[in-house]
Amino acid sequence: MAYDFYFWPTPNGYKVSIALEELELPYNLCPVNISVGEQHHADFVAISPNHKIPALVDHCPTQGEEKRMIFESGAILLYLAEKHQRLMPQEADARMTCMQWLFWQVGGLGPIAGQAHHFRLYAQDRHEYAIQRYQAECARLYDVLNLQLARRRFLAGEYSIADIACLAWVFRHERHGIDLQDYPSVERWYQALLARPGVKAGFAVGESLIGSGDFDTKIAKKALFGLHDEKESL
Ligand SMILES: N[C@@H](CCC(=O)N[C@@H](CS)C(=O)NCC(=O)O)C(=O)O
Repeated sequence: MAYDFYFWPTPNGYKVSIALEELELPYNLCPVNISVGEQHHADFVAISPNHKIPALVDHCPTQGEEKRMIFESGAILLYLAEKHQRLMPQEADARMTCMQWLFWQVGGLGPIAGQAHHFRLYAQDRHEYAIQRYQAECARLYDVLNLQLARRRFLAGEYSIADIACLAWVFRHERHGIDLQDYPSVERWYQALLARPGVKAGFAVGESLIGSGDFDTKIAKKALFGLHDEKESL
C-alpha cells in the first residue's frame, strides 16, 4: 500500500480521508485513538511531532527518499493534490485562490471553531466570555465563507482541497453553535458536497471507530486538553 494514513474520526482527520477517497487512492488505515492518548505514543510522535492526527506516510514518494512522512492536515492536502495533480486548480490565479481558502481554514475556521466547540461542550467549567468570544468569531467566519460561496460555486471556482478542508469543519456546524439556515450559500455548497460519492466515502471511514472515542472520560480529558503530564504514562 502506498500510503499509511494515521486517522481518528474528527474534522482534521476527515479532511484527509475525504481527499484520499476523492482521489481513489489505496491506503492502509492506522487508527490513532486520541481519547486514550495514542497520539502521545513514541512511534506516532516520530511521524507526527505535534502529537496530533492526521498524518500520512507515503511509501512511494515521487522524489528522493524511500518514504515521506507528513503531518498537518493542510500540508497533507497540498501534498496529495500536487502529487496526483488533482483537486487543485492548474491556472495560477485560481490556484492562489485555492491556497488562500486552504490557509484561511487552517489558520482561522479550524482553530476558532475548535475553541467554540471546546468551550461550548467540553470545558469543565462554563466560561461565558470564552463561549461568547469564540462563537461570535466563528459566526463571523461563517459569514466570510457564505459571501465567497455566494459568488462562486466552489471556493476557488472549481472543486478543490480548499472545499474539502472547510467541509470537514462545517460538517460539525451544530457543535459550533451555527445554524446553516443563517448561511444559505454555505448550506447550498454543503448539501452539494455531501452528495459526492468521495465525500460520503471519506466520512464513512471513521464510522466503526466513533463508539470507541469518548472525549468525556477522565483519561480523554487528560490526553486531549493539556492535562498530560510527561512523567505519567497514559
Ligand atoms: N493543525 C493541525 C491540527 C490537528 C488536530 O488538532 N488534530 C486533533 C484532532 S482534530 C488531534 O489530534 N487532537 C489530539 C490532541 O489534541 O491531543 C492539523 O491541521 O492537522
